[in-house]
Amino acid sequence: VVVGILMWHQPPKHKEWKGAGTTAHFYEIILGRCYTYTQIVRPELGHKDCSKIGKAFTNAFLSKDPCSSTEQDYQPLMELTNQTVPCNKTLLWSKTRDLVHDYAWVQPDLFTLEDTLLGYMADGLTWCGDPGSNEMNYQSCPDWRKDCSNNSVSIFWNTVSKRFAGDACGVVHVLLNGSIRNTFDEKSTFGRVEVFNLHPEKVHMLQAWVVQDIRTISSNSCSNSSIKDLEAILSKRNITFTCQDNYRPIRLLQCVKDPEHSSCRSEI
Ligand code: N1C
Repeated sequence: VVVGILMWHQPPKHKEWKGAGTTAHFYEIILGRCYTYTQIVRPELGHKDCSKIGKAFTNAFLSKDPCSSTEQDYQPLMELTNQTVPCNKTLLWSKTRDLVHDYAWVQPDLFTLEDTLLGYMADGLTWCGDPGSNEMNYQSCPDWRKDCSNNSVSIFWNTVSKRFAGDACGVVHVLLNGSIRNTFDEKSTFGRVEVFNLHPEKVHMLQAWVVQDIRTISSNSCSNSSIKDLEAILSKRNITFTCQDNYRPIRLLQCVKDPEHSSCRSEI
């Protein structure tokens, strides 16, 4: 009884945030994903040291304030996970997450960030630490809007997205969502980070594929005014821009999921 009362009066172990806490079994998941990726998905990366990589990942955020995360925190992890993506094979995206991964799955020579080691390890997970403890906070982590934008997860994606775009060469592709007002969103990772980190000396052209939700197709999403903004940014940066509406291979993928839809029944 005495022990019970004492425990009742313990203050919460960690600071309380508005977002979901660290994914349960985070460490085991990233370690398992690292081995899966380096041994099975891309065995040519089999020499990478997953045990070191896993430790560098957690060291980037453990015992630190999850609202003061920095690119420097992730540098040791970045150095252990460098990876070459062949020219013309980089595929960026914004607001088309599921579709882009379906497409990359059937076109395995194309690389989204989640088809590289670090993106593969972190995809869909949440993590944060706490300055007063050397454990992860499984109860809550900062929410981007309600708590802070410099949180451990957002800074991670900014850091890896910056490197991914900076490493790209040749023709780069981006899959954008033509069914939302901001088809090009300057506040997205693509609009904020990736567009400005493409190197004009290496990247001659950015080709956008704009796809629309099959149920609400209207023609010409390349003429969306936000696309003009993207075009202007790239022209200033000396990168040629082209845009293609409803790129057929992607439309065919959408039709696999919705074969009876009128826009899939006729000639497509
Ligand atoms: O903000 P976005 O899209 O424009 O980010 C997408 C863009 C891609 O080109 C990727 O290279 O930036 C990279 N990227 C990821 O690969 C990624 N995987 C998971 C950025 N963010 C990523 N996430 C999570 O999804 C992350 O939590 C971030 O905040 C969202 C971004 O999704 P979005 O707005 O559709």
